[in-house]
This record gives sequence, C-alpha cells and structure tokens, in this order.
Amino acid sequence: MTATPNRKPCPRLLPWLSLLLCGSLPLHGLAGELRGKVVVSGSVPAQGKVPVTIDQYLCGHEKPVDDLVVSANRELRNAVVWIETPPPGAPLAPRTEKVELDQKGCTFLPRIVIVPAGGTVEFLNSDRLLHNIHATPKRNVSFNRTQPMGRTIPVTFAEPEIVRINCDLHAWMTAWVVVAAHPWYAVTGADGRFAFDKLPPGSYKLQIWHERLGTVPASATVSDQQAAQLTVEMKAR
Ligand SMILES: [Cu+2]
Repeated sequence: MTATPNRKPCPRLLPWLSLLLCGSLPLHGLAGELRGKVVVSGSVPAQGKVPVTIDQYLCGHEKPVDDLVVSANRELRNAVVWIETPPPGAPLAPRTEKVELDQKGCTFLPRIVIVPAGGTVEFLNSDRLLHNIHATPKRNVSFNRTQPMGRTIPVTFAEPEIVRINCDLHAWMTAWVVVAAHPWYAVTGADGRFAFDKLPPGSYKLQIWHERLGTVPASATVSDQQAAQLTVEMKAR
C-alpha cells in the first residue's frame, strides 16, 4: 500500500515562483521514495484455525486465525508502518476519501483500514445475519452498535491512534482502524512490503506496529537520487 500526500496540484515552475504561488516548494520537484519490507525472525507459529460454533450456515465451521500472517519467506502481512517524524510543513491527511470496513463471510474486510484524523469510516454488513461493531479506543469515542444486514454505520475518528474493533457475536472477528495524523501511513501486503513516495529528501524515524508482535522503531534516509530501501525485522514471541 502506498501512502500519498494530499497536496493541491502545483504547476512545475521555478522554485521561487512555486513558493510564491503555492505557498511552499513543490514536493514533486524534490520527491524521494522509501520502499520497505517487514520480516519476522524467530519461531513463527503455524497459522491455526478457530472452530465456529454459531451461525455455521453462513460463517462455515472454522476460520483461519488472522492475527499473524507470515509468508513462506517470513514476510509479515498487516503490519502498520508510519513516519514518526513527518517532513516539516507536511499536509494534513485528506479527509474526503471514503474508507469502508465491511463484514463479509463473518470476517472484517479489510482487517486494517487507515483513516485520517477527523475522517469517517463507513462500517458495512454484507452478510445475511446480524453483526456488531464494538470499538475500544483510548482517545476516540467508544461505541458498541448492532448492525443488521445492509445498514451502513458511519463513524468519525477525531484523534490519531490504532483502534481495535470486534464483533461481539462472533468472537474471531477483529479489525483495526488506524487513525492517521498525516499522510505517511501504510499497511504491509502479503509480501510484507510497503512504500512511501513524494517524500522530501531527509532522515526519518519510523514506527512499525503489529497486533501480535508489538511496535519497533526504524530509521531511513531518503534522497532524490534513488529509492531508499529498508528492511524491518520483528521478533515472533
Ligand atoms: Cu459478527
């Protein structure tokens, strides 16, 4: 997943003219890239399954345990990566894009969504049964709502944090809402990879969070010559 800063388009001009017309130097003129990968060291438990004891007609008889998904090459899926020290004058994250979190096949899809602080997540239920969305935030407003099929429940998240979401009716159902303070947040794919672009050259501190493996720091230096490469290792417990 690539996080892209939301900037008003600024025509390619001489830097001083851009500064005058656009209020800042155009990032695309200085843009650097950071490409990374999160891998797991230590003993990785095999992905287990949890038995389904209710609503089997729709949910099936078992569900994979999705809280630690590691590829054969030790690449970690669903790690959240963000830049702890965003560039000075970084734009606020965009608040207009639609973020949806569905409940489908008795699973939250996707497991992790990123929403900018002040933005709204639309919770959906595509299943022909009753689900529930139970959020346990520390800095945002708590909520616990039943959700019949087809109902959209919009929820606005004001403060940056990572919020756990559960369905109390189906114990295996967990999702996470990452409320982002700025545009440089990403979630790793099945290959453990993430990328940030339009990043001004400089040195950055990063944080990498995973629901089972905790948080680790990292750092990277970005230049405008070539993409910076970063491999982050998280220890399986
Ligand atoms: Cu449910």
